[in-house]
Amino acid sequence: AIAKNAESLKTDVDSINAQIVHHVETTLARAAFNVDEMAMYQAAALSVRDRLIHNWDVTQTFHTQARTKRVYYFSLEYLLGRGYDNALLNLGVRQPYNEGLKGLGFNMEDVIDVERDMGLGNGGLGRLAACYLDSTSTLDIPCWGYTLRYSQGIFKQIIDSSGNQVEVPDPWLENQNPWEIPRLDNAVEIKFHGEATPGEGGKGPGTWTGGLDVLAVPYDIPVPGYKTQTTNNIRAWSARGKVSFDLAKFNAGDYDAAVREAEEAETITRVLYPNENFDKGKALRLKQQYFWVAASLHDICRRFRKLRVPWSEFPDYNAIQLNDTHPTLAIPELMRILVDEEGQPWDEAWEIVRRTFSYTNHTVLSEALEKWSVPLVEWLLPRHLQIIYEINLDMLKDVEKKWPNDRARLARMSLIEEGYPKMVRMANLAVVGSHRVNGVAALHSHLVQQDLFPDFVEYLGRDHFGNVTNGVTARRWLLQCNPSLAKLITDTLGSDEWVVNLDKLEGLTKYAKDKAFQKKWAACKQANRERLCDYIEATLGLTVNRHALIDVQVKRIHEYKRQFMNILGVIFRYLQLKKMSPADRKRLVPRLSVFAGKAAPGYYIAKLIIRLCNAVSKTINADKDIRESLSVAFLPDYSVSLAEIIIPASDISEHISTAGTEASGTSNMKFALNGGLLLGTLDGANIEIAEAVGDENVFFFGHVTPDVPKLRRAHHFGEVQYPAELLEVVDAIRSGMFGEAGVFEPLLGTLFEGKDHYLVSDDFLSYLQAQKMVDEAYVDQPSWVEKTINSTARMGRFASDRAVLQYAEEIWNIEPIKIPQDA
Ligand code: 26W
Repeated sequence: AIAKNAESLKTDVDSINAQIVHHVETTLARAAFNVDEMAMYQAAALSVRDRLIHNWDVTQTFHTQARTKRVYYFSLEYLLGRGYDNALLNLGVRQPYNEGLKGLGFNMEDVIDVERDMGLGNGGLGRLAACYLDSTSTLDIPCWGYTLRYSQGIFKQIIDSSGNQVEVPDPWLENQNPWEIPRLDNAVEIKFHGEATPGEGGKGPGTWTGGLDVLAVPYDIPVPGYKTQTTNNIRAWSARGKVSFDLAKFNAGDYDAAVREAEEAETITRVLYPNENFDKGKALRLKQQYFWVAASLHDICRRFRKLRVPWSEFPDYNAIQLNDTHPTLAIPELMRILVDEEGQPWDEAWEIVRRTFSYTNHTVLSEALEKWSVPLVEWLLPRHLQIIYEINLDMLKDVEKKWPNDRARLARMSLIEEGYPKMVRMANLAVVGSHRVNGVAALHSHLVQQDLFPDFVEYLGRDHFGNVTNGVTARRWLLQCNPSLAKLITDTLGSDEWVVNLDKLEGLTKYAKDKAFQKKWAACKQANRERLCDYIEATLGLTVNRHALIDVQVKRIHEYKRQFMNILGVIFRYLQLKKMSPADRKRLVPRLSVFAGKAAPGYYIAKLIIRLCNAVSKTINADKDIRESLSVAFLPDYSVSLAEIIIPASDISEHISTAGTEASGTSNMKFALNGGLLLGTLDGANIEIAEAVGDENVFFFGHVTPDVPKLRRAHHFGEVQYPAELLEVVDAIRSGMFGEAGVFEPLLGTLFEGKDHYLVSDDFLSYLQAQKMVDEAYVDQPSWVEKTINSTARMGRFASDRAVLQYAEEIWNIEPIKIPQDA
């Protein structure tokens, strides 16, 4: 390892400056007078990277030598956002870098701002993975993330002049990514297609030959923990063709064809699929999934072989968490390695597999449950299909023994769904191939057991299922995104221990009524509010009332999340305001409604919701009578770094999904942590947040989960009365108040012809009532501020540290291990 006192690790301001200048002159090969903000960011980031690599090296060497168990977090998405500020804070060198940059004539905030987000994810699932990796490092839990290195991350969203979303590619690697380290020497070969033969009696070692090989090249992203040397790793695989191997074609002068094949291989990691909670069953996506898990297991098994212990001990050294069903092929792949390549008996291999894997479910929406057509799997992965059939046969025999002659049960539980074509049910495979299945909030975990897998609860037992409520990292989502509030909290509590022990925030409750403290607290919010208003002005050219109550809904656009209900509510407010006298209008709390979020490119209704938000904002923002009382902003291109601006500024955030549809939600936690109050339904983690912060500190409304089936039935039979308030809003849209009315008919149709599947009409009145209560509560500022203090103070249990420790204890059976000083 590199010596501790190496020049590149010194943390005094002069040394940091020298490190940065060194990278400017050598790595960037630039003259010192020719440095713009981008170059300064790159040089500074490269000097940070040197520190990360040192810590990474120490960590990995230590874990390997100590033969510790490792957890592998398999996630097709890691929504990391920016890395620079986060690394500075976690390494504890933000202050000297700040001064160093100043000395070089640069401003820290401006330098931070040129970094592109690492957008390798869609939303909740990907950001959760990023928070969890931060926590494993901070808690000294040996962990590697495994994912894909997409050339194109989540698309960039542009809003055109008619208010429509337009997708443009995200070339995140354009300016070089300092946070990844290529490991060209660790590439592995991944096979597709070919011919397979099953082993004797189905369970003996089978074979898989021929086919097409693709290279998987790893890129490592170090993940620093907060004030610890532990630096875990995210290994992201990139696909590379094997041009040089196709000598036949090459020699025959068919150079083009050889290159074309290689390029085709590279398409595997070309782009992140932009669908969330919707399964399209595309062949390339299945290729991605196998490419990723096969490369990762190859890596893990190579590491395991070096330990020279029996395969039966594999689960004592390796825990693999499946982040949703996307990596489920890892189950038959590990079976293939154990049975076909390592000669392990089938039943023992199955035992090893089940003890190794555990599965987290993130959605109960039926359209999101992954199923792959049997012919597709057979074509791409013939040996894996045989293995899946063998696992299925074993399970069904077992079920038949327990419940003789129950054909309906067998059909429900089978890993193969009958039909044309037959389909492999990935969730069922993940359930039987794991030792534990968990949901991501209490209500969700209950629904996973009751609605998704009731047969498997009976078959495998209650203990096979559990709950780990999601959490978020306070490093990024308070310390980094809200420095003024973080400082106030640290000064007030007399310690920054809350950063690693979020329960310490509880100490703030005793200042909740303190006038002087309230004043400082409110000043932080106001400063963050102004920062968001500046951003809105700069991006939309929209001037807003800087004392308006900021009401935000930012997340992926989905019918189930009901941004539609929100914008209908905004229209209702507008219609009310129009009916009022100017004096009455003045008495009302001014509002700024903020929306942001991307729609999946093929999700027509979600795109219409975006268009409606933009149309409504255009009309309202142009109305001079209303300007002071109400404005609406749809901020384009929602991202982690935009969230970091929006979240600290919010007074109210909306989490208003139809009860039983949002598995957890995680931004709800970030808002409450930053002193924003929740306006929400009894869904996902909202319920537990209300429990923690107190019912008096949230605004909840709407029907509860058990009501949903009967309400849907009522719509189905046309037995519903639509409230007059809703019809008035619909009429306003149809009148052309927000531009060409016909455009929105398909969206309005979801309420009527579409039988209002997400029950907007059923919850609309109670939603308006809740909004009214928000207006009334906001008038009493001392009481409002007290609520927001108490909300922050009681959010300790929503730390990702708590969640990760729970996984470590209950599922991974792994303990934190501190790296000894000077290891
Ligand atoms: C196959 C298509 C597809 C793609 C992504 C299906 C499902 C997904 C994800 C599992 C969707 C997702 O991100 N779910 C969100 O996960 C968060 C973290 O647990 C939860 O907080 C959100 O409620 C849930 O919607």
